[in-house]
Amino acid sequence: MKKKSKETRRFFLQKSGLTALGLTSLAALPSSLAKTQPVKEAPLQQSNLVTRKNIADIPVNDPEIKVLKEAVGILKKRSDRSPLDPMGWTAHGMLHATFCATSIYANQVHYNWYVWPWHRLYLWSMEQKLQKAVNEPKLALHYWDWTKKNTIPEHYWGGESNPLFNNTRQVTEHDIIPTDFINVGAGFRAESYKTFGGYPAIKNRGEAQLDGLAEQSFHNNIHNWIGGQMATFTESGFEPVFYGHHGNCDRIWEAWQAYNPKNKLPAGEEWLEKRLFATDGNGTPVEFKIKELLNINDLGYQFEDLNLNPAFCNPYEVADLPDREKTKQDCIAPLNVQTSETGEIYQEFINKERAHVILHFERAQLPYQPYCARVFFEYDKNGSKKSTYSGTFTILPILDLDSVLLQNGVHLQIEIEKEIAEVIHANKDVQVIFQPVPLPNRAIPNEALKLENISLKMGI
Ligand SMILES: [Cu+2]
Repeated sequence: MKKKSKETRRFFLQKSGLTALGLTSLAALPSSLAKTQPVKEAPLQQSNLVTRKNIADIPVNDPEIKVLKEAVGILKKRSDRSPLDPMGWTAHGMLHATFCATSIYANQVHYNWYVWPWHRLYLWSMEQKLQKAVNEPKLALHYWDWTKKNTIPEHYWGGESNPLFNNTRQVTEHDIIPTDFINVGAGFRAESYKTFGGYPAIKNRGEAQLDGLAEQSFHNNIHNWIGGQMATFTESGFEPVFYGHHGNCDRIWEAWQAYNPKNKLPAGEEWLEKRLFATDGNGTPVEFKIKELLNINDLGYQFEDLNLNPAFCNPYEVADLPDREKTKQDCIAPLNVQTSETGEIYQEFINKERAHVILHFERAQLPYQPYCARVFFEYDKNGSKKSTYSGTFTILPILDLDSVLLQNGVHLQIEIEKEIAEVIHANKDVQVIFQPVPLPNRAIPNEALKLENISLKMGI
């Protein structure tokens, strides 16, 4: 693999940097000024690169879409002939199961900071296979920018005759993603890669596995909202819309780096030298070190733009905050201020209106999975009860190292506002509420999730 050239990297960041991105770093701005203006970025004129575009912007009968469908169809036919064909759709989907639905810890790329580089490699592998299938080196994967198109684009529908269709989805063409599922701003404002992209993989049994805010919020939320194969680790690689969703997550990782110069990737060898595995366009096993996956131009592609809908990049307007609607299934549990790092959290807010903290809890019983909930903090303010929303998360089963048991302790990376830090610093009673979110065509079990020992920490 060609080594990343520093010049290319710098060039790319300038081209796709903060100004071109049309996003404003929000840390220093009062929220009334925190507005973004999307600016369309012209694609780089590099003839050897393919350009990944928002599939929703391309007419459904465009030749580009026809070629994509033809290529996916060829991969699927190969697998119909032989599921083991390494250049087929099934073998590619199984790669995801190998690295994502495993309790073999050396292979697991979820719940830790390998998730974004590995999925980038996985998409590259698919793009290579599709290009070879139709002998079209200009074929590019697409992304589905759900901040702009909040239903699954029509390109993925139309029944079994469309290779991009999947009949296991639990949503319809007309179902709209709830707006709080797709807020990307809390991720953009996370300056630490650990917060955005996950903590180091654990080395010993019993250590805490901690996935990043991006994985736990919009990434998981949309997988789970679509349902069917898309909501499983074992089978999501078989669902064509996976490549549109992950195409957008990969793009958001690029946008996170361009959003704020303080948003830095890990610099240590444990991450940069980590070997990740997939297959190339011929189905031959390949390995890449993470440092070889950091310049997308080296992998042969660029994004048409990194512009996201600004409505989802900023802190919520008061009118847009999800309501606290009491349901029977709500989990309401006290925040343990004794075990919370109240002093450190309070310090963190001296010059900030909002900051990222870790919410830790223990599952008193095995909850149904995946579990999608809106998280609120509730406390008394001036004699009446106040509920403050802090995010929507989909919690997945996290397997204990070397076993098939669920890990008991769960960590969520959340962004909170200053008032919460002040309330816990003053040692007032705070309730944490997990309010399950109804999903299309799914019933929420009529029992509340039971959680214990909920605490807030700055880091682990
Ligand atoms: Cu995913």
